[in-house]
Amino acid sequence: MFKKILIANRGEIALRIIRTCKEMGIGTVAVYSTADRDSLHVRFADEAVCIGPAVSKDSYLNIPNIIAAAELTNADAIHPGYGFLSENSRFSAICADYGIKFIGATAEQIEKMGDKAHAKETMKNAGVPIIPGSDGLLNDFTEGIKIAQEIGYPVILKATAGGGGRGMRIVWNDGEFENAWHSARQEAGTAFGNDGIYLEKYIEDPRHIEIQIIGDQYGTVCHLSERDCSIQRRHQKLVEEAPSPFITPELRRKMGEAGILAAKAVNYEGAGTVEFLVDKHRNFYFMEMNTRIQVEHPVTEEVISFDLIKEQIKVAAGIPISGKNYEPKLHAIECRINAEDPFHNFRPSPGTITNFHSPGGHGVRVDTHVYAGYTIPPHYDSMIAKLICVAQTREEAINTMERALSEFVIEGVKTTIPLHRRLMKDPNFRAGNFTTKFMETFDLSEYPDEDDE
Ligand code: MV4
Repeated sequence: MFKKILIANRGEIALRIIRTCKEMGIGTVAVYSTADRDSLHVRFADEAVCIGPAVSKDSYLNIPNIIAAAELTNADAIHPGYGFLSENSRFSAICADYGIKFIGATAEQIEKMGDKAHAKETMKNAGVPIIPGSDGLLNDFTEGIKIAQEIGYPVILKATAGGGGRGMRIVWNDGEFENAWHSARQEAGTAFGNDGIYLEKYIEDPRHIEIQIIGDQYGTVCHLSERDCSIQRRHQKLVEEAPSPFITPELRRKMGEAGILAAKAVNYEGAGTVEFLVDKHRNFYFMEMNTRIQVEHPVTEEVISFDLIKEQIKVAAGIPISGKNYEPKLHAIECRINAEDPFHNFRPSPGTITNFHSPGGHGVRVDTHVYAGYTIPPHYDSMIAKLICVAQTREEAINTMERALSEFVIEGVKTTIPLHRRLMKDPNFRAGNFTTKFMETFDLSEYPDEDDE
């Protein structure tokens, strides 16, 4: 087992990883920017090294400084968390060169999944259901129009280097095609330095349901069931839950097996997520694979009673997994609490937290790095806490969430707590009746904001 792990991240996930390391008797090294000197991940780690100024590019994305910190402290592994360098193939390769175990995917796996058209081809060959469309990249728009006429409109143009919604264009007819093609290419070239575009049938009003998988170094892969991440706004997830209210036991088994096939197709080692779009007929299609631990991993942990970070560390250290799949025994929901003003277009609200009281009680988990007196820096993402509630049934989990949200006090900054309180009351949410379009029609402005004291 590793003696010391450097955590190349900040915020709640850095703390989350430190906590598991402590329970495993593994030493921890925090790295931090000058804006994060007073952060809990710095305080709770055994050692801490400053790696640069506030701007991420010069600190949390500064590969030479992070490697130097690992060398200096004799860390034998690096956990990258999510975001930052977690899916950076160059960083994974550099760690390997330095003999430091990267607790995540290999450079090859990251590259194979990072190019979406290539990933789709790999999945097709592995027998994972994919969305009908072009075979790889389009050479020009006339080729695209031909395919669109064959499979039928609407279609979607996607950047092969994309993900997270950038460089996508929905096309409804031949007349719109050429303009959409040029603007998608332009946007992809600017955003990713790669203007490769592929085409697929546009799935209207889908659900976003993902399968958690874990693979060991000996080719064994198991799945840990699904998470429903359909409640999102502008490609930012707001609420996640496990299990999905839309998934039957039979579909869970099928999607789980497809997730395993996907992971095996790239000899996947570690924890990963296979994202699927699920249409109203419960057809499911591969969308992307995330080669990292995800923000929403706790909902899976809570319903199968499993520490995903611990298992990630174990498989990275060469310990084999059993190979049995996991089924949810409980229901868990996560609300992402962001320092944003939901009444003013989710405008970021950095600043000092003047008063803080965290909810507790049965079935309540709060993953956060903040506390009363903490100042949220403006340089990083605005998620300041994850509130995870678990119960025997979905209805009880929602009730617990409503109760926990009502106890949660965060003063000094605006947060998304009032949004979540309204969401938990929404009849369609309560009925499990929602898709990725749900937030487009969820109108906060029809409520007064006085009741959120
Ligand atoms: C799609 C789609 C419909 N049809 N592909 C959005 C992010 C990127 N990873 C893929 N995305 C989508 N791809 C086809 N063929 C709809 C979306 C989509 C979406 C997917 C998951 C969660 C939220 C979404 C919001 C808008 C669009």
